[in-house]
Amino acid sequence: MSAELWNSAAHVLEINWTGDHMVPSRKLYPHQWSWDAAFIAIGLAYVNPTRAWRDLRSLFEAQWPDGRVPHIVFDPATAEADYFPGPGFWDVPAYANRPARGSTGIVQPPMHAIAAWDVYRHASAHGANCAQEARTELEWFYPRLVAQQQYLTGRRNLGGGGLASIVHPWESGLDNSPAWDEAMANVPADLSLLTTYQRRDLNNADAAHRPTDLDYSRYVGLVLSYRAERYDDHDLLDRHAFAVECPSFNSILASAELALAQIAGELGLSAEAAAHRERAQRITAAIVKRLWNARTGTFHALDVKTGKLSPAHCVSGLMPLMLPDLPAAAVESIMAEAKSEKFGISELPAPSYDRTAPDFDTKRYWRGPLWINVNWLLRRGLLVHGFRDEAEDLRTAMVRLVHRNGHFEYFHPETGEGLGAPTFSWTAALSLDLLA
Ligand code: 9YW
Repeated sequence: MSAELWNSAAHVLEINWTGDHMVPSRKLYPHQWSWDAAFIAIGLAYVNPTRAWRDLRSLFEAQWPDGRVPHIVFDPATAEADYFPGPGFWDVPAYANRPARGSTGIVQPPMHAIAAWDVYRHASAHGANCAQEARTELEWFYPRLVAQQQYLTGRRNLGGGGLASIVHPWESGLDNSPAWDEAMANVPADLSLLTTYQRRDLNNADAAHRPTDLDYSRYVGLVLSYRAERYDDHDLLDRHAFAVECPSFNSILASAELALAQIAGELGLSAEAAAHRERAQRITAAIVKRLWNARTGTFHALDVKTGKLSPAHCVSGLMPLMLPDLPAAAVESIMAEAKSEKFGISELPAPSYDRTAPDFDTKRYWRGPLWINVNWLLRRGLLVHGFRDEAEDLRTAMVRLVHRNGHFEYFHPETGEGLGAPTFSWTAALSLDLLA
């Protein structure tokens, strides 16, 4: 089974390669996405490390002077009509990035330091030339990755408690997660916006799987609000309707500091390495202080505007398991939640949302279906805390699922049926990593 899965995964990464970067899927997502590029590079490193570096570079060449790495870098060869919202709608200021490749003005979870460190470690297996290339790339990336972190821990520390806020659900990568339902209810919804702007996602996907029109009207409204001040973060909390501290985004932020500590150490920068480790500890402590709910025994998204934790139990609440400095009581509690009927893995990996919730939706994107990338992160967390058997069970469940059903974007959390885009890059790339 593993050779067959390996070959099919490598094939997906071949057909989704544009010559310069990878698209998540040819039809639904015809540009380059930020956290996709990181997951993709991790797998691509096993079959073509040069492309893995090229893909990451292609993204970072569009980094803004303030350090933000945009959530989509557009492909100028793709027509504006093929994806909404396209570059014309985002209309980012000219200083933001090179004129040739437009971008959005929002971010996604900073998975890239983790990816750069993984690609670096695996590239050496490909011989001296690849090892040399990896060293050069690591040197190129280090200051850029640091700037990315500084943007998120600095300008995006909207709540003042040491965590980064997302200012749009798209920034979480978990678009329509129930984690933001309360916060989104306070965002004005103007359905008439969707008569001005046309959703293109519905041309290539089933409407029952995608976020609703009501969600989209709020998504568009939030972009218009951020765009109005040219994506400036100054006083953003006062003038923008959505600011949330997400446990998954911030766990990735802290893990990225740990990856940067490894990178700095490798580059001989020992003082910087120590500073990165300290920052990871501070972010971990802030996650525990701000996002932990002792009553539910798990982590929840914090609405920075109201100061309230979301009541929803989402897979994002399990992600702090990635953090080595998480207090033992929290680790124990997350493990109980992960093994409970809410998320318990058996034949199938964990769903994106509590299976027992009355609004658990088996088809609608991040409101139930299971995704390989978050399960891959969960497995990483299990390994960090030494749960080797559980990590192996999860690995086996992921590999079996993708082998039986294909490299789909997401999967039905009860039947395992593949849903969304059928040849999805991060599913293929992470399958390679799970098999390696
Ligand atoms: C959209 C590309 C992106 C992912 C996100 C996922 C989805 C875009 O696809 O968002 O149009 O809905 O939610 O995590 O990066 O694969």
